[in-house]
Amino acid sequence: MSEGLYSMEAKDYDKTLDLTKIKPYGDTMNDGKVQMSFTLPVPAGDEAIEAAKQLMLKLGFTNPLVVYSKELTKGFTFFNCYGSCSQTVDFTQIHVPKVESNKMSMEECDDFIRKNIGRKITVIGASTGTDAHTVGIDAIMNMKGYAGHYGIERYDMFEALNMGSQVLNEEFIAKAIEMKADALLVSQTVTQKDVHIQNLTNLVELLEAEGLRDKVILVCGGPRITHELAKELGYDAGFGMNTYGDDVASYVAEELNRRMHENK
Ligand code: B12
Repeated sequence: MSEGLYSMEAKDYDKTLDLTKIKPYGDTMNDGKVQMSFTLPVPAGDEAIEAAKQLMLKLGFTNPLVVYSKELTKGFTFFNCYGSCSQTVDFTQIHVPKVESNKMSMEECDDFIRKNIGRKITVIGASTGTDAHTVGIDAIMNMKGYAGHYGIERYDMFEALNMGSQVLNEEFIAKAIEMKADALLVSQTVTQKDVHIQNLTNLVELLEAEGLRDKVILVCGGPRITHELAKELGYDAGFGMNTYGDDVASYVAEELNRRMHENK
């Protein structure tokens, strides 16, 4: 198959696609086919299957079909169902705020920093407050990297310190001052009772009180973080799932370069 075909989008070969009214694709365009799995707290049997179908209809699926059902334990039945979705979404009206930066490879990024900044960039990272999850911040910073993308510790032109998890905001700021950090990378995973919001907000308040907020590039990340939320909370950028070290390194390098030239 030619490369051209792979680069085609659905709208190039199926003229029945209307981007203002998209719905799930199963076998043919606009069939709306969805696979759903759930458990109902009832014993397996014909009545359970009928209940699953009625639920699918109430959820707005037409032609519901239960293709598999099995009692998980006494009084609980698991279902795999198919149905056609009757709802559509206007794809042309979707605007998701994102971090604007040109993603560079590690080598390109190091070269960019050598040429434009002329010194190493210092970053410190931590999973702050009570948050004990380290895998996210490690993925971004660790020398070995994550999913084939090296972490920031690997870059020649970054001085990087990963402080680990459950780092108090006060401790984090003290280290930022000691190391004269250019960028702070904060990871937040637990969102129960909005603890991530309180934690992230508290850091901004403390940085403001120290007169440091505008002197650092402040970045947060985690599975429930969006760029939009980060901006609302007073951060420069926010990154969610499937972020890699190169996304963050490229952003920090470009942003620092922009600020250095703006201040000249
Ligand atoms: C491993 C794990 C743990 C381990 C953590 C060990 C460790 N050393 O990290 C342990 C067992 C300690 C743990 C404890 C808890 N956990 Co836990 N844990 C998980 C689990 C299974 C995986 C998380 C993970 O490692 N993901 C992989 C990494 C790579 O993904 P990531 O964190 O999203 O990171 C990526 C991006 O988000 C982003 N990113 C992340 N950080 C940063 C930072 C920056 C600066 C940037 C740019 C990007 C970025 O880039 C990363 C790479 O792409 C998840 C469930 C799941 N499958 O996700 C639950 C989960 C996160 N845990 C959860 C909970 C509730 C807890 C506990 C409260 C449980 C309890 N009742 O005790 C405790 C909390 C402890 C605490 N004080 O924080 C919930 C959180 C629910 C919520 N929304 O609040 C989850 C979702 C499980 C669930 N479904 O309920 N947990």
